[in-house]
Amino acid sequence: MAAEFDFFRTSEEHEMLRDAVRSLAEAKIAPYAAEVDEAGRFPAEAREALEANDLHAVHVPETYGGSGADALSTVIVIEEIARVCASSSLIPAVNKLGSLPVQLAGSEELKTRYLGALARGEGMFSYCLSEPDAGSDAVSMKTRAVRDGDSWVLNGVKRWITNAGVSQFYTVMAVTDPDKRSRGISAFVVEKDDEGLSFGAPEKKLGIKGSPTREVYFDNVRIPADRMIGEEGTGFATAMRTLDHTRVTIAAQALGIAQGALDYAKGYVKERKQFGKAIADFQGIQFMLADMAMKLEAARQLTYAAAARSERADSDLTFFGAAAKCYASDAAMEITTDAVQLLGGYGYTRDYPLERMMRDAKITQIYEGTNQIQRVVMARNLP
Ligand code: COS
Repeated sequence: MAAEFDFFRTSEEHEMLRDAVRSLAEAKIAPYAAEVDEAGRFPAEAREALEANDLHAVHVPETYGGSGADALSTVIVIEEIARVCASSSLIPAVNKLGSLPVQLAGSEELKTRYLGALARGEGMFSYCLSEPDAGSDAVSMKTRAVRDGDSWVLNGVKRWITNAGVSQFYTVMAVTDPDKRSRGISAFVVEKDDEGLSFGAPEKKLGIKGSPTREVYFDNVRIPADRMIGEEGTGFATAMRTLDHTRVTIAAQALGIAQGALDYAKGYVKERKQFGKAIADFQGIQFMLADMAMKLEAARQLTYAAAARSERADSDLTFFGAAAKCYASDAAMEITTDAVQLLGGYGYTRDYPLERMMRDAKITQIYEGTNQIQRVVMARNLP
């Protein structure tokens, strides 16, 4: 029997989508990227442009009013936005992270209500899993949800919540039965206006400064019982299934940041003259660029392979999602660091975008599970 090959190429539609998002990102998002970083302000212009063009939450299925983009299209959208502004790429990425638990496990009523609102641009979605003492060890969370008649009452603190304060909707994992460990955790939708919900001061971060990261406080937040996502006790598994899919979007973000850095450095070395010629003519520089492009392409192929698994919800997605996130983020860190090096002293200044890209790349090795946790996940799910 002839061997079977799984050739993978992006389709013409995917490449048309890439061209469209690239044009939009260059026209409407790139002009603000440096200032958004410098001021540490939310990129409202990006949100407006993405919502106006239905690119803020492309993963939402058509049934719920979304554009029903496949996982690879979502990756391409995030990649192209991150190429010019990593902070802005967190709008579609975290909208997917926050709402995917509803999409994967929520009732029809919750899906219609919240995925619909997200698709219509009525509010962004954040994801609340981590706590001050429960980061990598997510099962050790303390936030409690206690049943009281037809309501659940939430108390606790979530930390490192991306887009907190800006988002209208929050998927929150909380302990409903402390004796059952991971099987005693449930997921809920909490709204910004629910009484008792408040936010901490924005964290002062190294990068992605345009995307607010804050603590979220739950002080007797009472929500109707039908806001539970799926059955009681399934919240941790839903949170992990979500991350299997969305780690692919962090890989996409890493690819975009790295591509932005490589594109900029490629242009610079042709212009910059030393020793009487463009530095692009020196073999030492050429070898650096070749390595950067090679690593980026390897990361892209792994990420797109993971996106295909995400789309089909294959059983090896857990491995592929972790591998893509880990590999692409490590590649982005190396590539952006080398891109700064190619610009020499200029790369180290804020007059050029590369130091921002290098700072932004760092978070991709940390969030949605550190790259050490990705290796734990891969080792437990070896293909
Ligand atoms: N899909 C579905 N269920 C999953 C799963 C997945 N990918 N991964 C784990 N689970 C389930 C397990 O099957 C287990 O269920 P049962 O007890 O019913 O068998 C349960 O979840 C607990 O899993 P496990 O025993 O593996 O938990 P551990 O505490 O050993 O470790 C890790 C889990 C470390 C992998 C997890 O806590 C993790 O991913 N941590 C990082 C969290 C993270 O990414 N934080 C970033 C926040 S988002 S910015």
